[in-house]
Amino acid sequence: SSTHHVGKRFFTTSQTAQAAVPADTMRDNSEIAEDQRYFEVNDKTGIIVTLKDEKGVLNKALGVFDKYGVCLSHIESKPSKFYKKSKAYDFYLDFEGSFDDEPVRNLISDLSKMSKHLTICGTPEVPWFPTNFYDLDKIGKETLSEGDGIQEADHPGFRDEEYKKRRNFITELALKYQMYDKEVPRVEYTDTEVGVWQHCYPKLKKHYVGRAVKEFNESLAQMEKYCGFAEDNIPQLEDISQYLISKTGWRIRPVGGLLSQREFLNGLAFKVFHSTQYIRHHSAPEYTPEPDIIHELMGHAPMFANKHYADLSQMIGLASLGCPDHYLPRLGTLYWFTIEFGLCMEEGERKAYGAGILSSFGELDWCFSQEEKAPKFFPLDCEEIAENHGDFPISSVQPYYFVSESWEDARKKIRDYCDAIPRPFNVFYNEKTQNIEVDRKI
Ligand code: HBI
Ligand code: FE
Repeated sequence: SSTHHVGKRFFTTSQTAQAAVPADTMRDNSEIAEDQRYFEVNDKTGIIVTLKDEKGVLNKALGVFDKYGVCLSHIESKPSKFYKKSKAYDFYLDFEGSFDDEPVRNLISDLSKMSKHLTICGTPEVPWFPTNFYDLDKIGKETLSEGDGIQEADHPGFRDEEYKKRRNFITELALKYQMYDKEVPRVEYTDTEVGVWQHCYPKLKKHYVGRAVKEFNESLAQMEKYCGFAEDNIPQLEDISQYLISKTGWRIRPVGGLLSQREFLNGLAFKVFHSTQYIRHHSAPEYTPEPDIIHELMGHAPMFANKHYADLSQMIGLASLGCPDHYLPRLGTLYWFTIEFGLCMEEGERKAYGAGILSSFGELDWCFSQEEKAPKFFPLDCEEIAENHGDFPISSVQPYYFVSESWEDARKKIRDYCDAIPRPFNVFYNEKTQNIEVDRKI
């Protein structure tokens, strides 16, 4: 059991403490009401206590766990709904054991004496997650759009009906794709589309010299040789996927646009990268408010051909499986500052491995600018990132970046952080079956 979260406060999102909220209350939450896909975990209990406003009362309350030998696995607090005036806090406590156990009943009895209010919430629930490779067909079909981060009016293709039609056509291909299909459908790109690629490809490549980690440049050279990367050709997802399968076992699954954080990260656990297949609008070849094939192929794809870097994505993916809703944004933030905007030291120099840097002219220039008003760089610190840096900008360059010492350093730090995710089970990826194994029944 884990008690390493004791004393920390986790209420940065409105979904705080869903894990501790009773099933019927959860269904009242409209966001959750649509989502019936929860597993129940049976040998844990959650309670919410509003403690009396007395000195040392929290200490005393925690002492009761010791007294009855009950293992506290999660604690968070937030200002009480019921006792606003007295500035009381509600404490959400998860612990092992059920109300059927004598020590748990005694514990609750003692706690209620020092509380203004105590609610027993029942067992925490675990969001549904794919465990079988083909479960991935159940996700990735819904994409986020306007109002979920992308402002339609900002979109260069907003008024171009022809562009929108083309996008819908490519989205339809992705929607039809199933995991057992032999091939990712090929797209015959138009001259206009190839023109956008042609504008970006050589220019980005020039930027990579001395700025991208060596593993990236090595992969890119190989991909020019084996899977269609060239100035005048937009590579096909199928060819890249086959190449990645042969190198690292990663594969590409086409997707119509931005997925939810949970679905996108869940795919990574299976070594599946959800990739868009359309290209940005030709009126602004150096700008896109959303992922497109240039971002996916010039930013991400080469890193998935390198086991060491690809593993970082999978670790975050595995951590996202069944991760509590209130915790998930932390993984999204960690993903952002590593896989998207990460840098790594190489022979004493900072080099980029993040796809958001490598696929953006503006970001590459800014990140490696020698001018006075340059970004700040901090050593990679996953907990610091996840807890305190969720408010990163999505439509301008990053004010600061996190730099790892090496891929081993990144690996160790991400692994340690992911191991601390409060989940009542562990997951493993089975390389042979491509399924996820869970170490207990949920
Ligand atoms: N969906 N298709 C797609 N591509 C992404 O890069 C992506 C996503 N959904 C969510 C997401 N990235 C970020 O929220 C990550 O933090 C998970
Ligand atoms: Fe990305």
